Amino acid sequence: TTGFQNILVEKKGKVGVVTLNRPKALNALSDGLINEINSAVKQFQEDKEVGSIIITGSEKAFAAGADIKEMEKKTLAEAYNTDMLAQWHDLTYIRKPIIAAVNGYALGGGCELAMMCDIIIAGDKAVFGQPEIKLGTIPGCGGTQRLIRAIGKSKAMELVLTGNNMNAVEAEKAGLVSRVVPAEELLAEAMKTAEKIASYSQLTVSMAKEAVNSSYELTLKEGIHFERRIFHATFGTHDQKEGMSAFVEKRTPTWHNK
Ligand code: CO8
Repeated sequence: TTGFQNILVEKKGKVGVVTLNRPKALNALSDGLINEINSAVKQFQEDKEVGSIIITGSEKAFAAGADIKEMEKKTLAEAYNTDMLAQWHDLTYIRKPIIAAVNGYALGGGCELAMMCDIIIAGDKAVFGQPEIKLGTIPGCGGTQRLIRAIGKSKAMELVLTGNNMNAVEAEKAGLVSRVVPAEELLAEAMKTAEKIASYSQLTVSMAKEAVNSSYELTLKEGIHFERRIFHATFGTHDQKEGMSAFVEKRTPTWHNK
């Protein structure tokens, strides 16, 4: 958890916290920053003590997008040959739950980064948007795909085609964020949620995350089938036996993640 230039990484009990830390550029997402996020969350994935992860920024900016100064001069050949942005999706392969705690600007790649997380909790001054159209480009990291699933076609189209922003209350109403809390309480609220998730069986939590995420990829029939099979699989775990017998015996369960 040391040696990072663009992020701060710490473990608070069972919660891994990644704080984007490029304040002078409003946490603009350079390749270096993304690589550091990827390696921090992979470390948390490997760390048996960690049950959930928070990604957050500063009061002013979660992240103001991909780094425009880094992209500005790129040619199509460079973008294509390096498969630019491909590694940005690595976050979606992390199997532990990730909460985006968003204060301030979550624009362009910043909004896309938040949408790659599992739950978005917003401070009341958060601002979401996909302003790429104003720069002569389009969202490149899931903005045109995840936004439509989160808020529907009409709102997603309006954001992507006008570059207008959405405030925290609008984002909650639209279903992009799970809830809005006072900006100064954001991290504490995100911690409460992360700690609650981390208090359960990591094994079962990962199964639940996988089942919910499969709804993005599968038809309803296939998704229901997949869910039922994972549900069946929980009956092969110690933690299902422990959870249910603890309920019956009116005691607190002790999870063994197996
Ligand atoms: N890239 C690089 N530098 C940035 C970025 C950015 N996206 N955003 C802000 N900065 C820098 C500014 O250049 C400025 O630096 P300097 O002091 O050296 O001039 C510093 O941060 C502070 O910014 P401002 O002075 O502009 O601060 P304001 O409070 O006046 O304005 C805004 C804040 C409204 C957020 C404004 O900075 C802004 O509009 N930023 C650009 C937002 C944007 O267009 N984002 C989309 C980028 S394109 C993109 O994300 C493509 C997606 C590709 C996939 C991403 C994968 C996850």
